Amino acid sequence: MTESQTSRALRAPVDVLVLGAGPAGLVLGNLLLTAGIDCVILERASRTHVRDRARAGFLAPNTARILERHGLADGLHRYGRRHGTCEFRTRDGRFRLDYGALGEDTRHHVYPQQDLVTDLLEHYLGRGGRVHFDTEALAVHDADGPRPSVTARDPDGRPARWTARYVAGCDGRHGAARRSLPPGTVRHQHDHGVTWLGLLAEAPPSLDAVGYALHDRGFAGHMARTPQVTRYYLQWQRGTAADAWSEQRIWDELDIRMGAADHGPLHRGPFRERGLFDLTCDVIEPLRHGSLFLAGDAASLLAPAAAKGANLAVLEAEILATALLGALTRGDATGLDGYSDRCLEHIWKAQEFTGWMTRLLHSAPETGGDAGSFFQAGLRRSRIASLRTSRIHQDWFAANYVGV
Ligand code: RFL
Repeated sequence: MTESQTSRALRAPVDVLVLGAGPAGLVLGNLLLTAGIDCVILERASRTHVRDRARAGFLAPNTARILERHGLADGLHRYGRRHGTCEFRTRDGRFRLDYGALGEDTRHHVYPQQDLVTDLLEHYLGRGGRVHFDTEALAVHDADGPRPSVTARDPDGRPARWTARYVAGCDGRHGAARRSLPPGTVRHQHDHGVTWLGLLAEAPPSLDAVGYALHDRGFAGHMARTPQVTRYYLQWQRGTAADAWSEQRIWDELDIRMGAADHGPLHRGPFRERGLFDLTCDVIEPLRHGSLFLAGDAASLLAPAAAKGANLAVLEAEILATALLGALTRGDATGLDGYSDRCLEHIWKAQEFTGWMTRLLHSAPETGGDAGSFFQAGLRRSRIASLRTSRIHQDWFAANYVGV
């Protein structure tokens, strides 16, 4: 019988049904598959879209260790680059923080998320893993019972129903897992009040460091992705369209905020992508509802200011895989029982540092008029001065900047 003929029928039950083929879902799928657990991934997008979606680039040492432990780090080691310097630019000048030299393993790996996802997908499919692309999960049912199910829309638009022993919601902030949470689930949310215009430029990096420019006109950021592609961010007026400015105007503004006249020109090139990101964040609590577990952005959304989201996604996927293995192979449910608390500890720590970083990089939204902004600017200058001069502060920064 062909795939489409069976689409209305109940699909064969699996041990673990994973929703979403992002970093969280694919790491989880790989770990379960390697351990001989029967799992299936349902992914709303097409295979091409999943492999091409550019997002993260900075991966923490712990993320690399997890990938290494499970034989998933070959691409990262072959093509990724190590990075351990950030440069802060303010009206008082610039200074470099070599955070990579401050600890034993405190350097990032720079490796585009779409390359990581491509590697993870190839490993998973190569090991015989099953991913159903163009298949949108619509809702999770009966999560509080022993046989949860998921209704989904097949690629041809027809409905399907999957049953599993466990469901892993790795389908991001707008996924079906979040929509299916029972009443009473808490979603703690916070809006940092800042919007970024995110740009992917077809241009080589302009400095050999992550650049953070704290300018009176707003924040600007520079992050290398590959030798040919660089990410830039521009603090943006919320409500203004992403295409409101010409490329020329954006480059001119980046020049001003990054102090190109004093610190050297930016390599210009066409923008391959523009997107608006409101710096908002949230945490779902708890992360377990019966047989449904949330991981990655589905569990908690972080503002991109401190590059933590993909790193947490990988960490949570490993914790969840270990817990599921314990339950499915040894009947030991302690890992599953502790999953939510264990991940929430990491999540809140990452949220705390991300909030600190967000306040460091931006003028706060207007509170208290001119006097309020003047006060905020004074606090930011003091934070930067401390980071420039205090070794204790630098060590704290390095540990949190690369840690998850
Ligand atoms: P993803 O990557 O969003 O994957 C979720 C997958 O689920 C699918 N999906 C569904 N599938 C089936 N049914 C449904 N109903 C579905 N709904 C959604 C989606 O198509 C998708 O394939 O979530 P995951 O796996 O939790 O991974 C999270 C990371 O992608 C995210 O946290 C990071 O990209 C955040 N982030 C960064 N994190 C870092 O650690 N380091 C960085 O340098 C970094 N830079 C960034 C970032 C996020 C950014 N954006 C998008 C705000 C830079 C940017 C610009």
